[in-house]
Amino acid sequence: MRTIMLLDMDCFFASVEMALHPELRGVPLCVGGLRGDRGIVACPNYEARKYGVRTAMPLRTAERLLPPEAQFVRGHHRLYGEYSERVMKTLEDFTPDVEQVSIDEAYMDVTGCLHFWGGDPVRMAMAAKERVRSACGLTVSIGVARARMCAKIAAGAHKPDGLVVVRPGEEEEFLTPLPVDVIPGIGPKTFEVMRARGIATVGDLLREARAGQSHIGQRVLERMVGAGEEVHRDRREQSMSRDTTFNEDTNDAGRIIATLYYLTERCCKALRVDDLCATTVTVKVRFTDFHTVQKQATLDAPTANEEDVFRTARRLLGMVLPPGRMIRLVGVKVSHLVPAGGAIGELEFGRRSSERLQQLHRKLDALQQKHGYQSIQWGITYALRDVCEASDEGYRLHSPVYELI
Ligand code: TTP
Ligand code: MG
Ligand code: MG
Repeated sequence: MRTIMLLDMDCFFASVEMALHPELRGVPLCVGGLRGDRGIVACPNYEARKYGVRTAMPLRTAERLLPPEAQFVRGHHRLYGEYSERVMKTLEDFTPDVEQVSIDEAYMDVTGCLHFWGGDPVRMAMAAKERVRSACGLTVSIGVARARMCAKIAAGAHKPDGLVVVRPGEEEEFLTPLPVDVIPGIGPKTFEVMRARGIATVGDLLREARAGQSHIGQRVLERMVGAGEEVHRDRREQSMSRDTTFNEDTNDAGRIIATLYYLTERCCKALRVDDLCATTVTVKVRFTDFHTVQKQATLDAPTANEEDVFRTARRLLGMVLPPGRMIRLVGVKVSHLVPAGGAIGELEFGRRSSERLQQLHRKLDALQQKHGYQSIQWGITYALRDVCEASDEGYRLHSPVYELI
């Protein structure tokens, strides 16, 4: 039987600000903008939550709810990305099986290393909490169960600084009294529909499932004990990437740069389809002798615009590829993905222009979809016309690869 932990940082953005600026501790704090700013709250700390302030609430509403001593700060996204990486690295000291699922949470399959802690998940979880606290200055909440779903719900059950262990066999007892929208995938709309049918708690849902009347409930019964609930170390970082090996090795800077742009464009299109923004970008090149190097950087702000991603990618390429060196392959990866239009996107100064750009891209995506890739295309990718065949979908690269790099 497996033991899974889900660790989620408490009021993550606010906690990073408080770790760096202790004077912000102990008072209500909103990360996302200053008093009087338009925009929304990205993350209130727990003191602010006591007054009813929530993520995605307009800053002005938060201002109205909070007492005068409340603090408002702009977000520093790059910093949150760096803290996130530090926490994830810390977790890898406990087990290599870490699957990061968002900027502030990760699943760990601790089945194989629990014996270091006398087989006691509480001891191990306490140690992990302490290590994150001392290494990064952040508090986290941890849920432990034999399956991901219960671990996730348990982690949210006693925030902040919580630790909830659901022992095998106790899942149903734990879940039964909880409102049915604790189940991942049951959002506000489904919740309303269910409530109208008299299903308010997970217990109600499970009763229906046992009577053969609820597919969702049936699935919950399966997931409760771990069906399809493995932790995927390789998936730990959600990302999108595109590589290509050239049909012959090249040191043609124009072609390499045009290809990098094109690959970036493909990644960003995929991001837009999934309504995601990327926080970091990685560039990879493989030299003629197969020696491969890659370099990663955090973007100025989460984005799905290729211009923004390419600016950083181009700089990284300059760092890994000495002029004139022949390469076989170039690739780009965008990672630390966050929902587009969520509070995260509200944080940075260049937000407006970046949003307008994103709207433009969506229009261009639609045009290309309708009239073919070449109907409207960025000048920089023209250089590829001479070396690749083009179709309505785009260029046919020699050997495109879509896996992680
Ligand atoms: P969460 O883990 O959902 O929330 P949280 O860490 O702020 O609070 P909790 O203690 O309840 O876990 O999200 C992590 C960070 O992601 C959060 O600090 C701010 C950001 N975020 C957004 O930008 N947009 C969103 O819609 C949500 C939910 C979070
Ligand atoms: Mg969190
Ligand atoms: Mg989270």
